[in-house]
Amino acid sequence: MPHRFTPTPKDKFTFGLWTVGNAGRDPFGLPTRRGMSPAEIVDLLGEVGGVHGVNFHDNDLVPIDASASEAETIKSDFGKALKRTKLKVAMATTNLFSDPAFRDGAFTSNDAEVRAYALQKTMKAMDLGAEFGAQVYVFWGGREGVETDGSKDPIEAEQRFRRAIDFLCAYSIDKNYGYRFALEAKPNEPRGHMYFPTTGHYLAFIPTLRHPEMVGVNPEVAHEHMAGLNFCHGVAQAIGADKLFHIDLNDQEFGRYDQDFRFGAANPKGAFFLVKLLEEAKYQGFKHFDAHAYRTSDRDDVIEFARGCMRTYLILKDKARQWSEDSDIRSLLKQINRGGKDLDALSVRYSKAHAETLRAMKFDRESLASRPLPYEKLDQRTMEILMGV
Ligand code: GCO
Ligand code: MN
Ligand code: MN
Repeated sequence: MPHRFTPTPKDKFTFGLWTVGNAGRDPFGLPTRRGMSPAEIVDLLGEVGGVHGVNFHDNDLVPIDASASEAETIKSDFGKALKRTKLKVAMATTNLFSDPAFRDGAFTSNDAEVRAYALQKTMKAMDLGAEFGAQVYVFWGGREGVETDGSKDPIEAEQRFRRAIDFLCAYSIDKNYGYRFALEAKPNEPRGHMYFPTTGHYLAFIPTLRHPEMVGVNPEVAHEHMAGLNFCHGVAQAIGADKLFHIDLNDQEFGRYDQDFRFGAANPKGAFFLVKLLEEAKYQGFKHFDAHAYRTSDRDDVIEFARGCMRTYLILKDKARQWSEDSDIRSLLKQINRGGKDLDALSVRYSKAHAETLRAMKFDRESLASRPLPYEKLDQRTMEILMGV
């Protein structure tokens, strides 16, 4: 029997080709690791063990300038590696940010020809994803934004983005791909200001689309932390709206550059409440580790990085179970939640009678304010469970 912290494909953990394949380049320095071919990256994930699948941008698999015959060779090697390792392709996406053609955005570019090229590139990338069985298609608008608001009308930019998503939803339907689209927010990096900076922005955008039923969100821990937000709350809102189609797990210190740390490495307590939320909500989607190993890591350490992401998730899942079974926690939860069926019945739906009853009620403010809320005790017990005491 596998150890309880050893992942299996049933856990639906995935990695992008660009995550474990990251060669350690940063804005100040050259790569510190050898670049790997897509097939080599899949083999590395096979060595990691227990991984469900792999995700890619079109150009992680097929370079933007590859010839047709080069593309065929790469795809065939990649397909063989998937067979060898039994890994699936879970998600696909488009690189609309690396090529200088997209220096001022893709779908929101001021140049109609760039916008048309972005649509063409995405349709072809959707074909490529479908060829390998991808179920989820992610949209991350890396260059959709500005440094100066003088350059673009933000209302027009949003409208351009909406038209692009509407067009591509129709393309997916037309081709019978069955994709679920997942929109990924980020406040900045690489643009000074990116449109749709948070998951909440996308949740408000989705109902304005032609096919809102096929579009959800792909929240990323680091991105909400860069915006100084509580990630768990954004994810909860997505779950409540039935829009959590995918999730990017990693970690990030607040107020720093885009770090993409191993899951749970910076804020284990936040990671705990996230895992607890996902498990209690019975989230069924892929759990993608959009992170990369430290620039100082060699290949062996990259493997440790990938194992660490999954192991931390499974440890936190176990901690969530311990938490909910803990007798101290249970009695504290009982104490802090004061039910009142009659009162809830009054407020659940408006009626004149309910309003009258509520208006006539007498509330003792002093007694309301004096009921104990031992949240210090609750949080300390939570920390002790996390610290293994
Ligand atoms: C980032 C993003 C990307 C996207 C990826 C998939 O900060 O660079 O998280 O890694 O997730 O492009 O669309
Ligand atoms: Mn990111
Ligand atoms: Mn991401």
